[in-house]
Amino acid sequence: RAQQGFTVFFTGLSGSGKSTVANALMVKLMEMGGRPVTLLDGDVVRKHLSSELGFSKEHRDINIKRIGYVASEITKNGGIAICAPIAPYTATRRAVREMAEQYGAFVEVHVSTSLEECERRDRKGLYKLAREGKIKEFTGISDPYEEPAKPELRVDTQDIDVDSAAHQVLLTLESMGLI
Ligand code: GGZ
Repeated sequence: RAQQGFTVFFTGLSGSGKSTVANALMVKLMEMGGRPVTLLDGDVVRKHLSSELGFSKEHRDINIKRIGYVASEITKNGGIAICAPIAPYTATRRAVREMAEQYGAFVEVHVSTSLEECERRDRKGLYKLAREGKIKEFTGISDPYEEPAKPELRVDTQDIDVDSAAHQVLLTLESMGLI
């Protein structure tokens, strides 16, 4: 039972810190050894698995369900899947949870860094382009983000650094008996 597979599913706005925290978590879990760890980052998935998709609700849903399918296969085989897409829709996140929970645990982590802070950082300049209308359907600006009501964990990268955020995820996994 202690060796069951599981999925850690990060969700949050662009620039909220999902990828950074997910990477830090991956390193910590790999250092612990044992199960293989696979990171399914938003950017990388869109490049290799969902390159034909845009950002309509339909395309985002297809993207998230693909990620969910891969994560549930990893979970089925006793591995650890870490996913870090925006995943803006509650119903789609629930569908992915149901897929993964057939085979193991699903741990939803809401990276709840506020829109104001994400836009202030604007690491990739995308918020500016979205405000100017040069990127359409941009999450938080011209497209919805439905906040998770009951994630297993919520972390705000404005309050804590990447390392403590990743550590909080580890503590959650420990309290659930997964590591
Ligand atoms: C949101 C967009 C958009 C639009 C391009 N809306 O910060 P980033 O740049 O590196 O991460 C964002 C990424 C979002 O892809 P996801 O696969 O995570 O989204 S979803 O879960 O909704 O399918 C952002 C970039 O792509 N990007 N256009 N319109 N983010």
